[in-house]
Amino acid sequence: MRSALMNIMVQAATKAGRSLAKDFGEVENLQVSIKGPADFVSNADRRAEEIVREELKKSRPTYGFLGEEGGEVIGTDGQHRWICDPLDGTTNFLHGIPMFAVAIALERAGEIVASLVYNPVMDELFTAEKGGGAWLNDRKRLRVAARRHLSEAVCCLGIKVTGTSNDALTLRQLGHIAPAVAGIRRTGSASTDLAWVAAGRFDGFWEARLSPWDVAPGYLMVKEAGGTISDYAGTPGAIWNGQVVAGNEHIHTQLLKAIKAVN
Ligand code: 2AM
Ligand code: CA
Repeated sequence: MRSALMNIMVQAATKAGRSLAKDFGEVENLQVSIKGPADFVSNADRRAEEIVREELKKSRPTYGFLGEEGGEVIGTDGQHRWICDPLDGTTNFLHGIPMFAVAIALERAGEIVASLVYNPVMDELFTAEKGGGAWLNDRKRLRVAARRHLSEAVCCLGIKVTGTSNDALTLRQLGHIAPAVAGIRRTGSASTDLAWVAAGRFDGFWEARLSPWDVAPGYLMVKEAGGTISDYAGTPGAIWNGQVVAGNEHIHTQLLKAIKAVN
């Protein structure tokens, strides 16, 4: 049974997800024009966020809203704020790769108390509520993987492709960590990566320079699935400083140590 709060969130995400899935079906037709697809995607993005904003506002008119597309609206409530990425995995979407999600988190007095990550193509809905665990499609309770050694871990990372010095650091981290693990993956959707850590599909994840809407939904999910998540200093600032390391406590410790060893 979903809570009333989660019902509202799921309704918003599935409605936005239907819009995205429809637009995703059109993407292939647009590949012919060079400028076309990028414009098309930003419209798909904006439409999805508009749907989420409208749906959530209907049920919770006083809450604030922080979204990737439309920025921040301060609520009259003062305690509650939605944090939303309507389309996490934009590059995948643009290339016809079905790895993208609608991601929503609810912040209450500075703490994330509910979240979801919804992939409308795979029809996978990851949800979490503080103290209530993390779930896949309402049926399967999520638990982070149990592997204790980096050598048996499949780790996922994110690489920013803007050619800055930070990317070079990530590549050095990759060079250091890849030989120590069982496999490396990169999906292009940070909220999905964290949901998959919660689901035990990835043993570990790291990425820097993320935005709050990329991190907040998965942050709660990993914790509710029994995992550990921090920034690169090992402190809890990941949502706001955009550096994320996640896994079970053993993998988290080893991954963090490996990240710190690289300059
Ligand atoms: P997006 O698809 O919504 O852009 C991939 O490495 C991850 O980083 C994705 O979750 C992607 O979200 C996010 N991302 C890409 N560019 C970013 C930027 N300039 N700032 C913050 N996050 C970014
Ligand atoms: Ca994003």
